[in-house]
Amino acid sequence: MAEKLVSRGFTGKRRQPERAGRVPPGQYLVNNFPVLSAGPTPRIRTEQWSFTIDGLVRQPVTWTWTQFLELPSKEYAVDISCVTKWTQLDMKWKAVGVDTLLEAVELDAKAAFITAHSYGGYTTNLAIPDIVNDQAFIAYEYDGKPLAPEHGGPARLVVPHLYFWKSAKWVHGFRIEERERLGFWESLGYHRRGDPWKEERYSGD
Ligand SMILES: Nc1nc2c(c(=O)[nH]1)N[C@H]1C(S)=C(S)[C@@H](COP(=O)(O)O)O[C@H]1N2
Ligand SMILES: [Mo]
Repeated sequence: MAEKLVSRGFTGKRRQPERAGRVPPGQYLVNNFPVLSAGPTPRIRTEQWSFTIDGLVRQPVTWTWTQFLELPSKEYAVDISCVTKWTQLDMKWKAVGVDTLLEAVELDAKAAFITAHSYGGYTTNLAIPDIVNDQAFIAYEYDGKPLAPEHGGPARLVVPHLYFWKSAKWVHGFRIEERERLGFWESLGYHRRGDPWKEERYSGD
C-alpha cells in the first residue's frame, strides 16, 4: 500500500515537467484531433494530386504524387495549438520537409513571403523565415496512417510553431512572393503571423 502511494506520487510528479512549458497561454490540452474546415472536404485522388512552387522562382517546379513520395521524408512529433484554444502534444506525422522542396527551386532575391494555397481555394500567408530550417513540412501520414481527407489528405502543410490555421489542408502549392498577401483567415481579421506563445490571435494582438 505504502509502495503504491509512493509510486503514484512519482508518476504524478514526473508528468508535470513533461507538459511544463509546452502549453501556450490561453490554451487547454486535448487528446483527440478535432476537425475544423471552412468549407466542404475536397476529395483529391492521388493520381490527380500535384504540388507546385511558383512565383518568384527561376523555374516553377511541380511534383506528382509519385514524385512527391520519392522525396526524402521524415517523422515529426510536434505540439500543435489551434486558435480555438486546443493544444495537442506529440502529434506524429510523416512528411517531406519544406526545406527539401525549396531546394528544388531557385528563389529570387526578392522572395520574402509565400501564399500556401489549397484545393478548394483556402489560402494562408507565411513569411519565408517561418517555413525554413525544418520548421514546416508537408505531411501525408498522421499517427502511422495515411492522412484522412477531413484532416487535409492526401497531404497538408504543417507549421507547428504557429496557430493551426497556417497548416493548410489539401495543400496544392506555394506561390513565392515579395510582399505579404493576407490569406483566408488573415483577411478576415486573424493575425498575419499567429505565434501561439505571443497569443497572436487577431490582427492587432
Ligand atoms: N484548406 C484548408 N486548410 C485549413 C483549414 C481550412 O478550412 N481549409 N482550416 C484551418 C484551421 S482554422 C485549422 S484549426 C486547421 C484544422 O485542421 P484539422 O481539421 O485537421 O484539425 O486546419 C487549417 N487548415
Ligand atoms: Mo483554426
